[in-house]
Amino acid sequence: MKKNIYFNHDGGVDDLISLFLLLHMDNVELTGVAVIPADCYLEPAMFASRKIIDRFGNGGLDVAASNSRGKNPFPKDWRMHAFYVDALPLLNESGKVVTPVADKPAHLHIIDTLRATEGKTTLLFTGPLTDLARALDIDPAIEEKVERLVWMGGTFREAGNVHEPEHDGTAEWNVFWDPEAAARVWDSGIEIDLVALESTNQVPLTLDVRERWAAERKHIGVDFLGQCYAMVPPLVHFSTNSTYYLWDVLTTAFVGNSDLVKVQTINSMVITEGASQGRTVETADGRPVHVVYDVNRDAFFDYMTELAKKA
Ligand code: AGV
Ligand code: CA
Repeated sequence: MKKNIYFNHDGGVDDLISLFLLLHMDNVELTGVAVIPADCYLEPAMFASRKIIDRFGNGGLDVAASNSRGKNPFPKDWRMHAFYVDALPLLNESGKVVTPVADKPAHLHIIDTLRATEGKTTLLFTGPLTDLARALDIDPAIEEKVERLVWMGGTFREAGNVHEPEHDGTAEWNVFWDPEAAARVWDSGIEIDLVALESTNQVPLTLDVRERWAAERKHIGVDFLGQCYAMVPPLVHFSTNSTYYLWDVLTTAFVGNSDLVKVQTINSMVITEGASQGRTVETADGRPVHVVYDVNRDAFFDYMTELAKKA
């Protein structure tokens, strides 16, 4: 049986690749897609999403735009990436965009879609949780329609990936953008699977990966991976603030194949104020989250590359 997946993303290269991969998973029924302007600009990320669905999907989907705003904005350079993906010739060959924009903003679209879908739905979030937090405030009963939340977010290590003034560096960006939203979701009864930096740190974009995609570019989907990941900096000598990891793609791969990773349950809370805002911390009386802390790197890259070959 196929799993119902509702996907809310924020238009980064790995968010858009995640959408592409979801459209090729035999065991996934994609029930809804929404874009939040966190690590992207909304317009190119909406167009890129609609064009990816046009090119690789089978119709029936629309894409909802979020009107949510975060507390701590993403750097502009990163938000630009959606423009580059949207401009790829592969996505513009037909000269038209068919997949419609949903008539409701993302936080209402999620409520409608959960209610209209038979059975339960897994929520896949690869950006901040703002739209989910707002949906829960408006209609808390949707919790009953949620199988679980799979979220790329957080870390329980000392080092996060936020390097900003007035911050101590302990947060992961998707939590940092809107810490209150994460805290709101922590307060809910939804089961949470966290694909945290513990595991995503193990899948940096490295040159051998790029070379593999280049060598296999005769497959249009593998060429698409290579073109998209040509836009972002790889890990060569050492990791910098702009080094790219396959954060969201690992999260999406986990939805398609949970055998790729190891999971451990941690009781935790979200810090919403001060220099550590956006940090997730372990506390004995905190709410349990299932943390993906380890990944079979080679099996992961094989899995995503094979999926791309189906395109
Ligand atoms: O913190 C990881 C999240 C993921 O959802 N995003 C990127 C992924 O889509 C923020 C981010 C952290 N470091 C980045 C990010 C970087 N160097 N470039 C772009 N985005
Ligand atoms: Ca993202």
